[in-house]
Amino acid sequence: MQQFLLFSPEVAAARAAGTPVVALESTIISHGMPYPQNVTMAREVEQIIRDAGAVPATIAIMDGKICIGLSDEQLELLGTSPDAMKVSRRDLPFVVAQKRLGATTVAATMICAQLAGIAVFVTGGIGGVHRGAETSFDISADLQELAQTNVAVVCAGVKSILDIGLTLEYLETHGVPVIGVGQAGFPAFFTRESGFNADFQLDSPLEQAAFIHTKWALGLRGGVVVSNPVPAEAAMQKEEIDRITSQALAEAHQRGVTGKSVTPFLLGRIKELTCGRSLATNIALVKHNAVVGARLALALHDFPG
Ligand code: PSU
Ligand code: MN
Repeated sequence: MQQFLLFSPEVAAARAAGTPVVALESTIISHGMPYPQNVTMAREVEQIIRDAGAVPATIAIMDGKICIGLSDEQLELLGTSPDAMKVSRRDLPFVVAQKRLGATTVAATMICAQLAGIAVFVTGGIGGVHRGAETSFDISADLQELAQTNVAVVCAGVKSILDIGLTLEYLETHGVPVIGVGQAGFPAFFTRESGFNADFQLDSPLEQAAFIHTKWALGLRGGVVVSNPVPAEAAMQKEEIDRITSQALAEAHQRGVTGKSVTPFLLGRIKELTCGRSLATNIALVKHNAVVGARLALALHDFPG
């Protein structure tokens, strides 16, 4: 498997020196935000992780390799290439074998992070059970990945484009713990509260690391969701986001958007309908997650074994 991995010089040096590494996904760059904000966000998030004492590894597929850590030019390429494929577990062998340009989702980034020996991964929001999944069967592969791949995923919860209650039920069924950072409530990405609670509130990096270390030491396979609410000053109004989400969902339905296009379509429409304000919230929450993720990576690194 290692033959497919290509480490950037920065990440290779971190591995050699024993510095903790934090994984970052790339679908958020190629399909989650417009250019140039996507590339600026990616660079700033990487720098936040460096400033906190860890090393960032943005993950993507290029030239038949799983790249662990990207150069500035590679980030720019991902942020500007309309043909970058959105790569989940299903798509990974195709994109590697065909030597396509691929941006990794939460699921694919978890797989690649585990291959590269990286335990902590920072993103914005994870995929989940879509509203109406009882007829569409639309459940993100991110949830199955969390059930089986040993990576902690720091996120701001899930968007209310999804059925948040069903997403939490699905995670429970598959034994995926949801940690809350700084609050009991499970956040809803653009807003701090979803009306549902996280399973366990663990505020300090040390407590979070002890939990994750213990889970894996017990032989309990799978990931952990570390849910960190958007900073209050960057959060959106619940009424506004609910209204816009309903409109975006109705449009997706009318246009017959299905499969892997659903999430990017909804994210794009929400950005347009909020005149870009949702993008500012999105960027703020990812940066906040980077701080939490870097601290967690440092704390986890200090655990033996
Ligand atoms: N949710 C967001 N922003 C994102 C995504 C989800 O708020 O950018 C991206 C992530 O890469 C996630 C993917 O893994 O969408 C989920 O896509 P799907 O629902 O098709 O599984
Ligand atoms: Mn889907």
